[in-house]
Amino acid sequence: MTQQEQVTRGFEAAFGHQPDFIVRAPGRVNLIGEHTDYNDGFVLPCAIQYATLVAVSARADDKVVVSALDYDGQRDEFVLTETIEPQENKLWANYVRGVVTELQKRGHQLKGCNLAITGNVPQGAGLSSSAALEVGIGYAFDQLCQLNIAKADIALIGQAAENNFVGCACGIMDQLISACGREQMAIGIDCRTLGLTEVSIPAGMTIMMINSNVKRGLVDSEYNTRRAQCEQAAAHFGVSHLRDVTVAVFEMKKDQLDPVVAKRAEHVVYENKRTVDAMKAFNKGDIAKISQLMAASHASMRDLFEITTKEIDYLVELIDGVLQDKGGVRMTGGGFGGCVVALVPETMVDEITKLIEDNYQADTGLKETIYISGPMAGVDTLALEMA
Ligand code: GAF
Repeated sequence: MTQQEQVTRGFEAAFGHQPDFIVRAPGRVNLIGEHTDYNDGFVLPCAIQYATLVAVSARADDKVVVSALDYDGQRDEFVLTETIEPQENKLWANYVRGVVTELQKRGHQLKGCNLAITGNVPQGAGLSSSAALEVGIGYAFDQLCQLNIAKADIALIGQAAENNFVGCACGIMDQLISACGREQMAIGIDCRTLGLTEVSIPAGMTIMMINSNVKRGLVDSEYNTRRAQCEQAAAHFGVSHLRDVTVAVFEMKKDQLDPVVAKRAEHVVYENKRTVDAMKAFNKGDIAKISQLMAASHASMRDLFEITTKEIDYLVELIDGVLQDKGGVRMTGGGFGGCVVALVPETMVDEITKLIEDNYQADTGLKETIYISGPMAGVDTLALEMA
């Protein structure tokens, strides 16, 4: 059964009629530029084929009724004209409630609706299943209520929901690429201006994502700590964000910083530069340069930002050992587990898959999951299939 059939059938089972329309919002993989977004810096993600689907129908009243198909059809229900409270025992529901709250804060007039949700973006894998859900819900209301919100603003609403309702002080990268991804293109994002630049994937290269399946714990609190350390460093340099600290200024003044804060800032300052350099290298098809930049990015996440795990480092070393300068590999996403991203020649996909299958579980006790996806388009509605 396709994902679209699944969400349609699930919707019909939950509500007894067909949906009016279906929204599809993708997850993402970040090629380089980690923990730079909330420092007003640069990132280079692309949307992927794994996505969250939201089936929608209008209701005659002010209720929003949600069926979570991936959680045994668990339901959430709230009224648009009453205060919308976070749910302690149903965390998935807070993404919907958060987005609705942020839409209403901005004065949008919303209508009651039935929603059924399903997704195949692996959760906790660093591939942005939460952002896909937030953007999917934002776009669903945009379409239902004809709000005409720009896709970048839907991303900002999703981010605000996560910051204010879910409690993770995330940046804008994940929601923005889920909203504004382009088929076959990675997108260089300037997280200060939200300017988007299409960046091509070198011919003959494939994007592999290898999930370490490390169970991520305390992610939000570690993430928020990193963000606070970056803000502390920015204050030391007298700027609003680390984006404004050049490598030269950093080197001159880093010694006056607390040593841990200095390490965090060093990662961000150099990662920003690497990301800008990577955009050029991708467009030129300079694989050796991409390889070097991705390796440096990983080392910096491991040694300076300290967000990798031993299993993630193992995967990177294993893949790097055969890839050498024919491709690049690094951890992707917020860290503390999740996925490694590898840009590999099509001709090496089987060899690398076998290498991982032969070694990862034997050496770490965890079983990997491998995903492959070219860059995909951002959020949209799907044409309804006739029953
Ligand atoms: C998570 C966050 F949601 C993003 O905003 C970004 O900071 C990323 O971690 C790290 O680059 O995905």
